[in-house]
This record gives sequence, structure tokens and C-alpha cells, in this order.
Amino acid sequence: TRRLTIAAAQLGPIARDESRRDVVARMEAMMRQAHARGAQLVVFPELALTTFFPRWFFEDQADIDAFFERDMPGPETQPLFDTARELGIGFYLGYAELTTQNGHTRRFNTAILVGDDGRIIGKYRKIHLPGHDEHEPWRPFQHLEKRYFEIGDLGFGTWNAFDSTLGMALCNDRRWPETYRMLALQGAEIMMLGYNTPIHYPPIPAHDHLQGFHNHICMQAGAYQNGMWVVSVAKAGVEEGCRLLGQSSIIAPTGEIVAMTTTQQDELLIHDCDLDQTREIREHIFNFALHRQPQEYGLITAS
Ligand code: CDT
Repeated sequence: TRRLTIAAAQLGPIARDESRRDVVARMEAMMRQAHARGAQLVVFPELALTTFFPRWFFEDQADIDAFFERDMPGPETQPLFDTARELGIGFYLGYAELTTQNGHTRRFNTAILVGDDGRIIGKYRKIHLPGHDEHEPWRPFQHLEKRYFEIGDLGFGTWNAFDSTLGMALCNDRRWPETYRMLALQGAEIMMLGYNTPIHYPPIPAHDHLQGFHNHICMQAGAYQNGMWVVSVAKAGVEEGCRLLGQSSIIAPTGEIVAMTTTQQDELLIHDCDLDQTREIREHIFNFALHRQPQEYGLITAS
């Protein structure tokens, strides 16, 4: 059978004043440990290079842009790419992307896939942006992704790499069944996803105790209903006074959690994923060609 040994590299909190250089050093150490333990591909969280800045309202655009990367790799992130090439190990990285297109500045919540030769293979820009776009001072902290990022313009894609078909998504995407189905319809065998999930949800605090449950119920269902592996990686712990959910996990195409972190710190999970296990689901209970009835699903794509 085809197999891919994949690492989920959960990161503990990143302080606002922690430098990119220090964060990258933490990540590089995890890449080296993952490689020593046999991993071929390492998955890092969403917005992995900085603190989760959408929790603050900034009036000055320069304060916002300080959290964005203008180049990838840039001077501070180059060591990740050098380490990938040196060790022959790939990685998925979430970061805030600032780019100029036709004279317009654009900002996205982005993930890239980097090959074991240190080259960028693919890019995904987050499609489901949660939160709000105006300052809401009543909240103990903000969730201004809708203000700071544009909706991703690259669609849901898959890439043939590491002798597998890989899909990328970011955080809130995992709560939407369409994300998994769009990737599975393109043959994804593994969905890689980084996240930053505050435990406290200010609009409905009665749901706070359900964060862990909602996290896994979406991904376990998505994995099973689409017959694919899900590798989900948190930024965890108390970051600038805001507690973020950990519980990074690796989920099999059966929907079973095969590995889960137990700390709120930098922590590695490693699993040898049997890619052919996807076929147990996709050639049987969820054989799309045989059983899907898309002619009945039009409402899903009507706006
Ligand atoms: N980063 C991210 O997408 N977080 C959201 C928080 C939802 S509450 C605004 C998530 O879905 O986990």
C-alpha cells in the first residue's frame, strides 16, 4: 500500500512581541524532530509565524501590515525552506500574505505546501473567513478576519506530491462540509488544515464548553463522508490573554481519531497514513460516481 508519514506540529502561544526569528527557530526544531521520527511532511498551524492578530482592532494600517509577509520565503522564513531542502522533508505553512496585483494591495490568510526540495508546490487562500469587519468594543477580544483579509481567490485545489493527492484548507473551512467535498471531488487523500480557535465565543458564550466537541465532530464527519485523512493543527494555549483550543489531531478516513495532542505547547504528532485506506470508503459507502445525486443539490450552489 502507499503510505505517507505525516507530522502535525502544534505550536504553543506566540506573544505579540515574539520575533519571526524566534518562532521560525521553534518550527525548525520541530521539523528536525519530525524528520528524526520518520516524517516526510510537517503541517504547521494557521498564521503560524505571529500571534493571532485579528483579536485586536488596529486603526493604523502599518500596525496590521507588520503581521503580514511580503515575500515567501522572506529573510526570516528562509531557514524553513533551507531545512526542508537539507533534510528532504516537506511542510505546510499558514501565514498572512500581502501581495500587490495590478497596483492594488491585497491581503489573504494563506497556506502553502513546500516540497522536500524546498520549493513551493501550491498555495491556498482561505475562503471561509469568520468573525466581523467592524470594531465591536463590547467583545473581550475581536475576531476581525473579515476586516483584515479578502476572501481567497484561488478556489479549493489539490496537488499531486509525496506520492499522494493533497488538499489544503484553513481553520473555519473545517466547519463547512463543502470544503471537504470540494477537495474529495478532486481526489484529495489528505486534507491539511491549520487553525486558531479561541475557546471563548463572545456572541454565544453558552457554547464555549463545546469548542473541542465542535472541532472534532466536523472533522471526523468530513473525513468519513469524503474518505480522506484530515491532519488538523492548532495554535494552542493562552496567547496574549486569549485561550486557544489545542487538541490537534490526525483523523483516518473512517472518521477515527488516530492521534491527538495532550498539551497546549509545541507538540508533535506523527502518523504513518495508509493512503489506500481512502478507497475503503470511496469505493464503497461513499462511492461518489455510484451514489451522489448532484442534480438534486442545486440549492447548495445558489447564492
Ligand atoms: N481562525 C479561525 O477561523 N477561527 C474560527 C473561530 C470562529 S469564531 C469567530 C474557527 O472557526 O475556529
